[in-house]
Amino acid sequence: MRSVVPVPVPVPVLALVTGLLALGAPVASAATPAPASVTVQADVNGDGVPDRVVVSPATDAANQQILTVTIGRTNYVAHTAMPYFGVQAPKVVDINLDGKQELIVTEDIGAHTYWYSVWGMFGGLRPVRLADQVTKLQLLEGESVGELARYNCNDYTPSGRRQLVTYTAQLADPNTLMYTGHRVTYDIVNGIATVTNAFALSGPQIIFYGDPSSCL
Ligand SMILES: [Ca+2]
Ligand SMILES: [Ca+2]
Repeated sequence: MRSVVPVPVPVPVLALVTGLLALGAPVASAATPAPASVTVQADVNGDGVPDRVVVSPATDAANQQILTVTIGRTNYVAHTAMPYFGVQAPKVVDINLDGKQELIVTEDIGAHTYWYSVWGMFGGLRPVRLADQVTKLQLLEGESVGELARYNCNDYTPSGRRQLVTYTAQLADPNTLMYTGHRVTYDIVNGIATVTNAFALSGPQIIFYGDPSSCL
């Protein structure tokens, strides 16, 4: 009898291939579905053409999300914190009424309050920053009996530009339901929010009223 095929060689090769396939398997496994992402359209460069905006969980960092804006074939990408509850659809606004839309991105959700940053194309995809050009503008929205946080936009300004107005307040007297807090107005140019007006207020809840839809 003649010995036939030298079997030992093919076996390790096959094993190696099988091993590679096995390594790749979990990626496509239905047992670990990809985390949901959200997509909205916004004209971030003001050319009249909607641009695609996607928020998706970061795969390389816990509690982080990736904001991707696609203009034509170019992707602009930024990382932000991600709420515990997962990615939220960004709100599309025009915070200064210059025809280029901005994105209000949810970074955290507390018991009663949403914590946002505001993003736009300011020489690249960047957050709106305060006058120090470093600190991100943090926008809050929410209310409980003890605390209020609201915002709106005001189109009737001396500059003719839309301005952002924020309100924050705490309950000062539970018997009279009087609140004390602050109203701050920002002029936003090239992604920099400059305070044009800030003062303390006290009174009933209604004086801290802000309508977010005024920023659409
Ligand atoms: Ca566009
Ligand atoms: Ca704008």
